[in-house]
Amino acid sequence: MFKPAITGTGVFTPEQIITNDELVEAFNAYADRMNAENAEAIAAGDMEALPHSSSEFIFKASGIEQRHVLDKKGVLNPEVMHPQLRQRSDDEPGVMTEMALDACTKALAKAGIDASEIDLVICAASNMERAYPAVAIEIQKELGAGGFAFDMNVACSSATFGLQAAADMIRSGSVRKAIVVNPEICSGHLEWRDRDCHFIFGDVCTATVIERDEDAKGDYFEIISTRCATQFSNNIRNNNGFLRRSRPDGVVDRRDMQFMQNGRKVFKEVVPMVSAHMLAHIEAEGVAPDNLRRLWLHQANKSMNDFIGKKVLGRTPDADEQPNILQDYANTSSAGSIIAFSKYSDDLAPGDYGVICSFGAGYSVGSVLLKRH
Ligand code: CO8
Repeated sequence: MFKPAITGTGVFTPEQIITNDELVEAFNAYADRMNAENAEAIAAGDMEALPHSSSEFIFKASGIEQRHVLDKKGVLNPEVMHPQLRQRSDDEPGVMTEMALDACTKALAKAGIDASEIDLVICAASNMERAYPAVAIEIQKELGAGGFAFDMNVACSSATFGLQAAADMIRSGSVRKAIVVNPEICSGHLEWRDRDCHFIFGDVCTATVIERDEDAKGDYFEIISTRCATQFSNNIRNNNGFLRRSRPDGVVDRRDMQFMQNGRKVFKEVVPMVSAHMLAHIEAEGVAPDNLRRLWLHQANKSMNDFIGKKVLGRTPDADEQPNILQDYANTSSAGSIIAFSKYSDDLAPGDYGVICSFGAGYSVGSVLLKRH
């Protein structure tokens, strides 16, 4: 058995930013247009007018101040309200692969290894831009990696579940060096015309290199253990899929084909589930909450993280103990906890413990207990 270690991470951040004010202005223009178009039905009481969104609500309810996206123009155009991305030919890399190459190149440089040394590529994300061939195999080809590659999707927990799969293979010896990459194009999947959720997501890509600790060229984080759990819930759901044209109504742009959630229920049910999961995980490893130097939590909602941090540490965590990045990135699905880890881990001292933890649709929770070397 070998000890798996994280030796490098990388983040691709799209250049385009949408602030809350810009988002709200576009949404309100859309709502006004729809209300004008449906004025008669609204006046007759057959339809409800769309209410305005507000930046104050968004910040207060979520902690989000802005999000990075691949295409700001389409999202902010009240006549479009979704990203518009160039159609690529089958002979050029897809959008997810392009994002992945940037993040992987940074992670490989940090680890000090060449892509040709990688023998496992896992593309773990909430949405794949196509069904097959696997996006991971295209990334493997474009990177020049060896071995094998596959896609996996556990929504917001895709990254931690991917880390568990890679770490287990490194541990057993079936793989020597792996990269887990999370290209999250949440803007393509979000319903920007729905006031309840239009502010939640952003785009990003993260990558994590995992190898045997004995192969590490510099400082690294030993993966002490991983723990994954799932429990079925319809509270975060998306009904898109290849069966859509087989449905009798023939509608291809139904509301439930984009992101749907019951946010209040998610908040209430997931917070205790995650806290209990993290506490059971560290206890099983003989690590006391006081010994945790840092929590790199999933980045969906600031209050949610405040509750979880308090429950796990038994006190209010300092900002330094539980860094948030959601104010700048919004929820980037599986990539959020990895962005936090990538940006806020270099300062840990040898012997320090920390936990990466993601949670979301499924429900799913994944935690990775790390020790700095
Ligand atoms: N502007 C102004 N007012 C608003 C707005 C708005 N934009 N939206 C709602 N309101 C109003 C509501 O109408 C309501 O009014 P009233 O009290 O009169 O009925 C009031 O504000 C409160 O509304 P909510 O109850 O909805 O507000 P909350 O305080 O619950 O906050 C949140 C909403 C922020 C969504 C919160 O519930 C939350 O963060 N919940 C947790 C969500 C979460 O973590 N989800 C995880 C999903 S991600 C995942 O698993 C991956 C999925 C796959 C990726 C998808 C890619 C796109």
